[in-house]
Amino acid sequence: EDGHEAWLRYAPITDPTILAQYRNLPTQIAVLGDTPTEHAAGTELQRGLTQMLGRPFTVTYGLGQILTSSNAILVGDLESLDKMYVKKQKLPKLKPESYMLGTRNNGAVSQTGIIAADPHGELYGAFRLLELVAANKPIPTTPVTESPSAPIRWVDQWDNLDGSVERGYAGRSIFFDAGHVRPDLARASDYARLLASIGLNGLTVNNVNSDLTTLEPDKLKEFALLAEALRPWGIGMSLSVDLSSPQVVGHLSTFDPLDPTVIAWWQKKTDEIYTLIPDFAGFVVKADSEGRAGPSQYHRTPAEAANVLARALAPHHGVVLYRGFVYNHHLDFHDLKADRARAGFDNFASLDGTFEPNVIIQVKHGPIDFQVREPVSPLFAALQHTPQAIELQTTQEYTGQQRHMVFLVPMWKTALDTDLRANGRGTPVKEIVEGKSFHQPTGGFVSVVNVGLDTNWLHSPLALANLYGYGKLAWNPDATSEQIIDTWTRLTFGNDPEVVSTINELQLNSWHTYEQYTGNLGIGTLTDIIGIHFGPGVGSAENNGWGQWFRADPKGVGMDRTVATGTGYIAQYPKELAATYESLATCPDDLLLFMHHVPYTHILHINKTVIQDLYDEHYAGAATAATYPMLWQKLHGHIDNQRFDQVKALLTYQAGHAIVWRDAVNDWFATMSNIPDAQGRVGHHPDRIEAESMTPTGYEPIDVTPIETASGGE
Ligand code: BDP
Repeated sequence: EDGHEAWLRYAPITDPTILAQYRNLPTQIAVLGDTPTEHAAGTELQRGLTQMLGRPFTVTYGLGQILTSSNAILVGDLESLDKMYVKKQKLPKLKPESYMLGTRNNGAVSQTGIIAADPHGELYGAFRLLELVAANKPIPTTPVTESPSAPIRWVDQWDNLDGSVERGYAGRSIFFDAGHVRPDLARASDYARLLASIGLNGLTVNNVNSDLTTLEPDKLKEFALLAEALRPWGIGMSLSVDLSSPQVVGHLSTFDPLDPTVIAWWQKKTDEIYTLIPDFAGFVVKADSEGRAGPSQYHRTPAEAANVLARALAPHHGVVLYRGFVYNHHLDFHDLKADRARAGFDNFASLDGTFEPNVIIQVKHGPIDFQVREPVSPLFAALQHTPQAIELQTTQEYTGQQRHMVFLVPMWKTALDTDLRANGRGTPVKEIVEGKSFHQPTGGFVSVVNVGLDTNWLHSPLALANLYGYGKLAWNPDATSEQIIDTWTRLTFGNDPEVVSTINELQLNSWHTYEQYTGNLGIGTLTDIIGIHFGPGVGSAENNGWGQWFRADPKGVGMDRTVATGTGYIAQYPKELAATYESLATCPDDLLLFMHHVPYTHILHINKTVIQDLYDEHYAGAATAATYPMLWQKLHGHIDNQRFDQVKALLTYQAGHAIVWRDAVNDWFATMSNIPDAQGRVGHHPDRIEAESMTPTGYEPIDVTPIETASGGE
């Protein structure tokens, strides 16, 4: 078990009572259509059912076949069904990409149907049927209809053409190497299959920090091969583009979006792409952000730039995902009004209603950058006439880089369920991005995933739960964390009750634990923010232009974002939520230091001082992490040794690194605040062996700055 199959293992079912549940499932799979996606659905069903049920399934394609057998698993879209029944049957109404799944037994005749709106729906229905069997669940006898929450369900990969992956923790790119698309795209196609199995439909293959040669004609021909590998799985390919391309690739004198030659260039370039890739999904744009070129250079707005691309894409039904992640990374730390969190709203709110209908603003769930705890971006409530997509991060940049187990679904659900109460009514983020709250025709979900060449895709077998969970939430944001992890565990590690309960429990509390031993109370991930974003780097998060500040001084801590005395960020929220955050009496503890600067002795709602809670939580989190290897040990012999050993090593590392985090953060705050831990623990490290107390052969101690990133500053 090397993890390559992820949750699509189709492990043989040996328990006779479980097998009996599927006894009536016909071995003939009749797929009515004949498109590549329908072939993917058919072969997947055949492969999965044969493997799990241990009897041979056969598959046929096309209308001619079906009438010969009445015992069949029937897979078809409405159009084929209509032809088949010569309009004698009343067919259900189905939204795009939806399907109906059910089974019935009539004495001798047994039929299971996946009736879908289109081939995409057939594929999703096929995967659903396989998932039910793999999780040992019954196939519904009353047909159930499933439809995706929103049209945009995409993944962004931050892959560079040279084969490196920005913020990728699982090896090099599966798409690119040495400036080119890889000749062997088997992994790319396997990845598309994984994404399709959880209902995703789009993939941006290159880094948002896009290579400037991306739109060169030769490169596009290579991208077309990649699009071909993804196509059968219903995954549309999109590209991140740099707005300076008309100048860099097209050799124009300008890239001013309103210049007629630039407009014409984008049109021609887009047409060229569609000749090569007829189902091209669209462009992702990072502009005026972290050193990327953008319309501000010509005093144009993001809307003016986005609309030029959108108009070029519209005739081909493509979309622009323009990222709301536009901010100045040269902020002045000494300016108490400077606040990176404000940037999304400040740059985009006033543009609401001025975007072409096929522009979707892609908004990171929090206003900063994927920290362990952030409030939701207030931009979601501000854009009421513009489609939006929420951007989540599966690659664990700030959450342990797949060396720590952190199941992110509960965090994402916290964001999706946050009710912004725009216009004084219920407007949870999930309903805004689904387009429901403000009646938008499109919108949805994007996640930065960054799989790599590591056989198991994301380095840690446990991290795959985040990719799986992302897909499931994008399909249905009302799915619960418990439902998601339970199915994932069954599919990934089997249905043994001991395995299921142990892994579910470990995963479900892992975000909370990570938050405890890294940064609680909304302080953010206290890591080295200039470099690798891994491990404690408390002081280094401050005093630079990147704005991930928490403003600790000897008297207090926290970013004052209030309207009364701070940066005014809180005013960007709709009234009711703004009032909740503005007042210390109502601001929730877990966002306190994100919203307020308070003395270390400030009493929390839980009736404890800020500084003591900071100490206590770091101890509690590290103590929980210390239990992980022991809990995992219980699974020895219940799962395969390969993944058992791999995860055990990772959890052991995590337990140790949690102690490093705990002591680094606590020691730093004890020094800064000069307030001792009421329980006398901070500053003593009885459960550690310090590097400086060893005499390692062949090593030489060196001083390290900032001191908290190393053992005793060495
Ligand atoms: C930050 C990453 C950086 C990305 C940037 C982005 O550190 O590598 O380029 O986000 O989203 O989190 O554009």
